Amino acid sequence: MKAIAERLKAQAYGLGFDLAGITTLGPMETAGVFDEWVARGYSGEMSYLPRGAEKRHDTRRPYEGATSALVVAMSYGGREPSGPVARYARGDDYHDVMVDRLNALHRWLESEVGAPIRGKSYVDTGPILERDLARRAGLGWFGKNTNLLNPTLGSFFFLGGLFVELELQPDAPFEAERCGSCTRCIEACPTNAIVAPRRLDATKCISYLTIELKGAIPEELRAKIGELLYGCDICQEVCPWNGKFARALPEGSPFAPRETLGRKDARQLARELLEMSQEEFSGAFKGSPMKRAKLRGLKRNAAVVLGNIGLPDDAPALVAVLSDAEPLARSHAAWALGRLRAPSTVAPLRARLDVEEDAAVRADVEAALDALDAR
Ligand code: B12
Ligand code: SF4
Ligand code: SF4
Repeated sequence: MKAIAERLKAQAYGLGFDLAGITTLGPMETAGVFDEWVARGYSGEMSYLPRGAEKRHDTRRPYEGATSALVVAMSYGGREPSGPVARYARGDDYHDVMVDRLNALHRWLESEVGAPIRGKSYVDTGPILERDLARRAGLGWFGKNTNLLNPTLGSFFFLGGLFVELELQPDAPFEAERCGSCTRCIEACPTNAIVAPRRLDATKCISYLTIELKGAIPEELRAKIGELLYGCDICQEVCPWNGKFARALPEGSPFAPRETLGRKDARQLARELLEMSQEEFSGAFKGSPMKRAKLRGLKRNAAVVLGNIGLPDDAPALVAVLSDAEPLARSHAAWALGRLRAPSTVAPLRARLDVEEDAAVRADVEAALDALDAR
């Protein structure tokens, strides 16, 4: 079905997708890379990844009966200044935005064919190696930072797929590898998380540490997070392909920064997060990808950022968090106070030690008092 494949892609562009390609479904070439990655422990606490390994090996498994997929990419900008929140997470949740549009394409396809077509839309919502699926549909190559790169769009884009039980004329896979001798992303990564070209140790990646990790951030990595509150764009910002081809967000884009984030700097946003109640958080971050880290995760990140900025003026805000209901927030606030070394915080830290029952928090409070020479 060649003609319909071309019209389906044209329809995708019309709906605001920036790239569209078609692939057949079947065994994935990089399934072995995925297995080895998991075996090395690089997936950390993201237990949903190894759980879905079987299905990731073959794209016919996630949706029984499907034979083809339309794979789309949607730009989330890249020309805007860097900031405390990664660009992908500043606006509306991409899962919702893209699944709605892919579902609309599904309905369009059914009306064109004049019959119901079984199928399903996926945007990071199924056990699918999306970057490999997109490479197979001709959308780009695996950059050394592991992101899929396209020669006309760079890498600041999301991926999604519409799986259908319909034979569609596939596009040629993207076979070229255009990083050449460049290693900028590997050198720029603050935590050395790109352990080899195209190999990411997620447990060291700031994106994982600030979004996916539910517990404490390993102490040796906290300082390296700098002023990043949520996600990380560094290995994409330094990429020459993005320097040349990243786009500005179009007017009215659902990925434009929301009110809550505005042009706030890291310190301002961190202070606001530390003071936020659960109700305020639910209201301000409704429909935002940032909800994934939950308020407790964001308070943890905010404390790390204020500790890294290191201004004694932030001590009162961090002291207030010492009595937060969440041990995670309390322990990271104590760590941050240890970095600030403000003498005025000795008394509140000691007072916390008198009542604190959580062993991890006690250890961080004690370490902070040590840093202040106050034990
Ligand atoms: C888990 C996950 C993460 C983890 C791990 C990332 C990682 N690199 O593995 C963490 C939390 C760290 C993360 C971070 C980010 N993520 Co993420 N993430 C995913 C998720 C859910 C699964 C990825 C996965 O399977 N990883 C396992 C490894 C082994 O696979 P991989 O990195 O994709 O690598 C493939 C290729 O590079 C290739 N490959 C790797 N090594 C080698 C070696 C050889 C020799 C060969 C031939 C091939 C090869 O094969 C691999 C398997 O197909 C996907 C959605 C999905 N379902 O695919 C989104 C996804 C990859 N993430 C996305 C985004 C936007 C991000 C961030 C940019 C967000 C941010 N700003 O903070 C960062 C980028 C960090 C980075 N450098 O990758 C987009 C990427 C779009 C793109 N242009 O590539 C995706 C596709 C979500 C989406 N639907 O748009 N993510
Ligand atoms: S997202 Fe940041 S921490 Fe993760 S690999 Fe890229 S530069 Fe390193
Ligand atoms: S920075 Fe260089 S090596 Fe890294 S993805 Fe971009 S082109 Fe490839």
